[in-house]
Amino acid sequence: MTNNKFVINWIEEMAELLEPSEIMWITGEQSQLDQLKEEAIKTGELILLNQELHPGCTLHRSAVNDVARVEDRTFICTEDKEDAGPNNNWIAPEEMYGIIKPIFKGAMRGRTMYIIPYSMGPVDSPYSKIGFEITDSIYVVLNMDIMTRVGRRVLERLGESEDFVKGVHSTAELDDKKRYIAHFPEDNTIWSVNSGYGGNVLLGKKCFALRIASHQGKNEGWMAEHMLILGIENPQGEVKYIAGAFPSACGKTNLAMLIPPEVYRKKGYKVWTVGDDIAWMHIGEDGRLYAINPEAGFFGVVPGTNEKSNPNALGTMEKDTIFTNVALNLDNGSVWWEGLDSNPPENGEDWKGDAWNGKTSKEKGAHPNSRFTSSARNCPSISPHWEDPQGVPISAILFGGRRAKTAPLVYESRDWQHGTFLGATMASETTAAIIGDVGVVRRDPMAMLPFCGYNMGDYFQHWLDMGGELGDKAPKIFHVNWFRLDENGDYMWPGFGDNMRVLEWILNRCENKVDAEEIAIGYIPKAEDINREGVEEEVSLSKVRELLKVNKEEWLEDVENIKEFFKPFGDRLPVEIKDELNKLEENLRN
Ligand code: GTP
Ligand code: SPV
Ligand code: MN
Repeated sequence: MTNNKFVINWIEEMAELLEPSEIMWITGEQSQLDQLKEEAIKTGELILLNQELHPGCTLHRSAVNDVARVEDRTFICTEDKEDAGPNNNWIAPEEMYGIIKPIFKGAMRGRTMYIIPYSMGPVDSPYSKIGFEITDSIYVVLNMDIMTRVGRRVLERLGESEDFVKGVHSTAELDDKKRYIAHFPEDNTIWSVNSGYGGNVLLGKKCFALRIASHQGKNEGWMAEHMLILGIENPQGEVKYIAGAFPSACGKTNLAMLIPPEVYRKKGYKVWTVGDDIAWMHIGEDGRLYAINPEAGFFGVVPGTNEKSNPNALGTMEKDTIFTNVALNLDNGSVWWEGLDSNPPENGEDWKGDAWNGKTSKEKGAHPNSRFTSSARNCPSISPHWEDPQGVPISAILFGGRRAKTAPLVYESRDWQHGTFLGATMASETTAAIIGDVGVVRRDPMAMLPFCGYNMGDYFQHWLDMGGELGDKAPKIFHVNWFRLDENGDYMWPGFGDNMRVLEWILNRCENKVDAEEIAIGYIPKAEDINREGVEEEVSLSKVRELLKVNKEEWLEDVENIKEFFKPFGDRLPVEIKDELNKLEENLRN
């Protein structure tokens, strides 16, 4: 497949360690992928769904102890512990290899070793980067084919270059005590073993495009972020792009695929999806910030997706989709999940494959972190510019999380430095996307806590440096919260399509078309400037006021929590961020 001696040497070395009985290069040809899919269906790794209802679609069930990313088994292995920072688990590279090499030794005996050459980003983009994933899982091969660009064209682009990320994955025994997701950012290397679940094993995604790439971006002057990218087309046909960082399972896919409320559609507004999870951002020749989506598909949360909340996601899943850990309807070979509709199968199997009656069972049919893998080009709202080699220019950056209280619906930072502080102090209630407790508030700077491949103090500095370079061409930075609860524990804001109303205010701010009020935490909208025209649910003006309310006591509690969070970063925390924290506290006390 290639004459690249760096690739050949590395693959020989890995084959010697893994001892596979066969080696297969993934070429990107459909016939090869079809054959692998057939093989996976034969062995039960994939279940073929009703092909009339779901053409090209299959269902995969992961092991029950392997349903989400595992932060406590994820490591950043730099020579110096300080470079990994308090935000990462650290083991020195040599020690880590000492631990994992024996686990990988002979791990592919009797199995096939698949070699996937892939590109993160369109193959012709100057901002794209190349990786290889070695794996013994067909599920991984088929997912990587959807999520990235794979095959010969990638090798052609690489040529003789040494500039590629080396990834090795083996499901091994799926022993969760010996599960390691190990990153060596100083060698562009990733080793993942004893898991078969998405974020742990699709090495192009979180491992490369965020952890390794964030490290590369710091050194090379660009940014790798856990962000959606969307375009808003106004009635004049102009499109403005927004990037947004929300933690896992906090609404990126939903916002990226937003369908504006009818009043907006009638006026001619449209929303275009560019990406739903990761953005790589560079300063363009005109000095503005441009973003590409390095992925080619979506690995999205399934539960809660329905005709009302996200019809574009349903449209995307109509064909050639791999479902992971949803419920199966045995009567018609279809799939079901919580929040799809009120008609669960009676004769079904839950995500574990156990007999399940959705009408009577108290158990969930789909795992809360069940996912769909679909090609981005199947998304009804996909932007005509989603594969632009140069990316799209970003007008605004959003930070947000799940906050039952404290954070208002939306507010704006005073400038880039303050905006960086908003990102650095983001917090959110934990979700099912990570193994562990759900619903606990934790600080998750820029939604990158699990994904920053180096010391987050240095990462904040990198944000400040990028802002310095962007100067007055920098995007404006906002904070949003769709998840505020009332005293009965109900969401106060309708969310989903109605988030368009907040995006409109944000774009109006970017174009200086609307005033705001400066308060202790930044600029907050006047309640009457959030457009309530045609809103379906009851959203009174006083409710908007409530949504925008800032309670100083709650915020001062947050300040104390932020101080605790920042402590371990010591001197690596930029003074600008400390200054902003002091300013916030002072503003709140006045
Ligand atoms: P990852 O893929 O894990 O990075 O997650 P994501 O940020 O793309 O999250 P996603 O859009 O899939 O949303 C996850 C959950 O949040 C789903 O259950 C949604 O129904 C819910 N959600 C998304 N947007 C909103 C909103 O505006 N309001 C409310 N109440 N829930 C929302
Ligand atoms: C996330 O957890 O943020 C995801 C899913 O997007 S995973 O690819 O599993 O990380
Ligand atoms: Mn994500």
